[in-house]
Amino acid sequence: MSELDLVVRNARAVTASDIISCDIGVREGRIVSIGEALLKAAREIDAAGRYVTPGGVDAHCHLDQPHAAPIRMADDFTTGSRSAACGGTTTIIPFAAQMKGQSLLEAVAEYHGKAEGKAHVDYAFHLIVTDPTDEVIGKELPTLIGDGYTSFKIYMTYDDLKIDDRQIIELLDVARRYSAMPMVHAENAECIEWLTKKLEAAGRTAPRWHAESRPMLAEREATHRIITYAELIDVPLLIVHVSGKDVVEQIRWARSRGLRILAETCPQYLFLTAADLGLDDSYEGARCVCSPPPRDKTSQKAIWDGLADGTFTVFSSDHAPYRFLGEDGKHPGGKEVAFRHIPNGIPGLETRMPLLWSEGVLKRRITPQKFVELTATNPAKTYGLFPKKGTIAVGADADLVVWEAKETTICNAMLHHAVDYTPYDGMSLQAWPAMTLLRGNVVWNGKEFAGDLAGRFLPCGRPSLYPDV
Ligand code: DUC
Ligand code: ZN
Ligand code: ZN
Repeated sequence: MSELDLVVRNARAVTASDIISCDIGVREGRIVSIGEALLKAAREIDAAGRYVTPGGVDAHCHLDQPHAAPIRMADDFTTGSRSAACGGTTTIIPFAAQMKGQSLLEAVAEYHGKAEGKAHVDYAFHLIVTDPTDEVIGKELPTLIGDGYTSFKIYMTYDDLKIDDRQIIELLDVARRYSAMPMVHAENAECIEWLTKKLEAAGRTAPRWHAESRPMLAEREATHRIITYAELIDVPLLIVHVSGKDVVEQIRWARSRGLRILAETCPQYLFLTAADLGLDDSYEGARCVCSPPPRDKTSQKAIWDGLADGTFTVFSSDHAPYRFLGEDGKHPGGKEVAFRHIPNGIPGLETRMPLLWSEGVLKRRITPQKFVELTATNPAKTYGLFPKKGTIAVGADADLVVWEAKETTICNAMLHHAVDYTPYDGMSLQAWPAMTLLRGNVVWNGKEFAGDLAGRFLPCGRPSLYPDV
């Protein structure tokens, strides 16, 4: 047997099922042995009994997506993936978004142009389908699914992204026939538009009214509707960024009917509430404008319970990076604008894993195994990247995170994205990654970023909800 390139010694290695004390042997970027007292390698890392988890798989983040001027995403593949690596994430799945009128194939080709040679971690693409023409449904989407783009997002809201219910049904049918994983942004667009107009007419345009314009019932109704369509078509699907209690109940109801409905939630629904958008007419809360909006303490608890009891399959960041200052972000054109014009989204690629490890695992709300399942194993399985990604096992890529128990107060200056704020500023965590390895190479050493644009594109295989038979 040839020599190992690297041994990570004395690891307390965590998988979705177990915690074992072991050495992890790596050759050519892959884990080739897990055992006791492995032979000395060219490079050695002593984990010193600390927890070692698989590198995170962030299955929902937005990087360098096209926007109408003056809005622009602050993070491209380089800064976004740098930030991911420093927070323990080694695989990202952002979205190749089709503009209305554009070919889906062209959207994917353009997005490759933005990613190739510019990523510090490995990446796959989800698709966003906004214009399901006959050509897209009949040819482009089936071709792309076959080529490794096996998941696509459907929007039920946002004028420039949403499609109508008939189109949704057609797309779910394509997903079923070609074994793709639909992801759905479920909010009722009509309720939101009606409420927004009413609030505007009353002069209620400050950021805090964003939360009022998108109540949980709008999310609950759209979730129920998409579950109904999934049952009609007999297709699995995943509801993204579930924000609170009523929607958690919908997911449980769907599961109780035996439907293959998966759900994702995000840090903002655990750590923020609608109050973070402001209690008065100040514009400061624009930082936390995202959709669905953060809810209340009762919903935060429902989300924690759903993470612990298996209602949620995936924990993602929904990183959507817009600067607070400057005219290309939350102040479009340099102005304080009505809430409907504030770009929706908050940064979170780097904080996703530390927030859940510190506040979930170390506070004993979830086990270390559940953390791994939610942040790495399940996202990799759901989108067809397992077992190359998402676990610590012989044959898997040597994507690893060594955790260090150390008090860390989050501030934007310590983060590596290109956004000028973090919604978690001032929050005190009890852990942070001491090291992140991508295919055996250190990309974060706990103090400094050490990536070298080595990120590779990963074609996705069959989503796990379509078992091979
Ligand atoms: N909502 C989305 O649907 N996407 C990006 C960010 C957000 O807040
Ligand atoms: Zn969304
Ligand atoms: Zn999103």
